[in-house]
Amino acid sequence: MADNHELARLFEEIATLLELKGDNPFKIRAYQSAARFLEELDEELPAFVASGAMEKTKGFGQAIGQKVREYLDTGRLSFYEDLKASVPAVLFELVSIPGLGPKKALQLHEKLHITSVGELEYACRENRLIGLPGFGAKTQAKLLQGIEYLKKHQGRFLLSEAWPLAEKIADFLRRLPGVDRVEVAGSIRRRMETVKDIDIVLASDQPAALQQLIAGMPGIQQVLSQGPAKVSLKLVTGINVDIRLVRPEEMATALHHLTGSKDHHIALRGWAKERGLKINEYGLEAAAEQRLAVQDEPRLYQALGLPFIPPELREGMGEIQAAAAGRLPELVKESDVRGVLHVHTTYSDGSSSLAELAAAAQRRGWQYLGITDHSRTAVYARGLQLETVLEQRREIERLNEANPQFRVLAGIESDILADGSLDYPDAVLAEFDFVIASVHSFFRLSEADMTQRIVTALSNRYVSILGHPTGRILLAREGYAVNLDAVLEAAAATGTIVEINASPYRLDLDWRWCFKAREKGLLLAVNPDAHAVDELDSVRFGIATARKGWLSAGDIVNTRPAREAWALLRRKRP
Ligand code: DGT
Ligand code: CA
Ligand code: ZN
Repeated sequence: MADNHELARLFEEIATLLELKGDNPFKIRAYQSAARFLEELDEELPAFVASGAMEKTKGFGQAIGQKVREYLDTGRLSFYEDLKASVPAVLFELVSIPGLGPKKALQLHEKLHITSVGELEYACRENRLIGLPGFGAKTQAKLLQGIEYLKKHQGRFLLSEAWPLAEKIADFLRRLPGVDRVEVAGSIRRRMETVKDIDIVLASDQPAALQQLIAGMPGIQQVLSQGPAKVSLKLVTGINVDIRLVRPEEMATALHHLTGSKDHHIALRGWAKERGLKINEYGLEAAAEQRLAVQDEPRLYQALGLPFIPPELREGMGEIQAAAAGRLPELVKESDVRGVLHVHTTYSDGSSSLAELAAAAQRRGWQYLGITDHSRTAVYARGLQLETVLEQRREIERLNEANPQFRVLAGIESDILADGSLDYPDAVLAEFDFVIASVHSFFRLSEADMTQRIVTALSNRYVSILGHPTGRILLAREGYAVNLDAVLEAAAATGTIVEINASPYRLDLDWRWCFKAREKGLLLAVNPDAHAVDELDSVRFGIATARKGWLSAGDIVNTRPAREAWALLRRKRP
């Protein structure tokens, strides 16, 4: 339902733009609510409008309803385009700095005449925000951090945003006349956690004839360039798409080339050269300049004397040597998952009920679901007081009695307090089927203190899983300072399972560390951290991360049957 998400994002941008203009707060909120509604809408946008359901929906009256129609008809939104043109571009740039809202951005523009992020950085270094009303030394330091972060991640998008969009575009292209094959390539195919753009390879006998049709795709803001070999587009969501046009017989090598990564290619070129072969964008050649036909990727690797290397592993992390030695892992698959272990219900900060989540998990073919609402210290997330824990326990028991085919596990996500102790005494923790321990507060401890804090928590024998080990939020904030190597060592020593939090905003443990976790022989858990039924599907991003980190089903606790998983979650207990 990429349309829904695209439009939701446009509405959100409209809200930000209106805020930047100091427009009416009610109007701003109307766009924000419409965006939220669209994000959660289970129906495709065209059906929602055609069925008349939109008219009956609160918040989709005259003004917003008409914009939904315009977007559906034309793939654009003139109100948004005009609005965007009327707001100084710098303001929009400024609010992309983590921690800087529209009000403060406007102030900086008007009072300090800031016209670029670079200027703001300079102003911060000159301490010019300290005396500015509403700002101060703390805000200034925070903005500098935000700018650092922005510079590092500028122009990147979450995999969860780009991947579905790329698939949707590929589907559109596949239906064009004369198209033989279409595949998504680049960092999306390698399942990087964030990506710069969408790369697509299209094979056709008459590629030149397709340019016009491609440019007519809905959702395009601008055609950046078009030629017989390549069409580049900018989508209304701000992401660029490169579509490479090739002949069917060039598909395999083009797809391989455009999948990358650069590091993998460099290593592979070296490998080929040692074997008297030459590999480049256009194909594979024997030394005597004769082109070898390559039908598909597996045969490309075969020609180089290698087994197929899955795209996720093509990062130059030693995959070629491992492949040559027959040591590539058999990667875990989404279908290996037999249950999931980290979900929040309406008992704490979730928006779906326990029963709804259990039913949805069973519908996905899973055999168990571990409920882990927040513990009591997490007041911001409506953490559970002890009496509520008991109430929830009774509901879980009722569900389990009523449905012996499916098992609900009674867990908790316990805050790790600043000193490394947990949020409930051991006697209470012992009553749970399993415990996830996570850091949700005091993010600014020194690296040594944070490491000690987490290591202490792991030494608790009731802690089954360490939740989101670094606390990072992709494209928004770095994780806290921590010696992750020491933490993973402690997890290995204590038998604590480490989470791969599958929320596409987190993907924490990072895949690069999954690779190290595997070397340490750790057991991991791919957890959706779902706060609503739909978010159970985040597991797919967690599995992508696990694959990218070279993990097999055997490395993941929730690929095991319920009984076995339950025992592993409790293996630290006496
Ligand atoms: P991204 O877009 O930053 O998320 O990451 P990629 O890997 O998708 O990078 P992109 O879009 O610049 O290029 C797509 C693929 O094309 C890349 O993975 C490998 C290939 N490629 C691009 N530029 C070069 C290059 O300079 N040398 C080589 N060997 N390959 C390249
Ligand atoms: Ca790319
Ligand atoms: Zn958490």
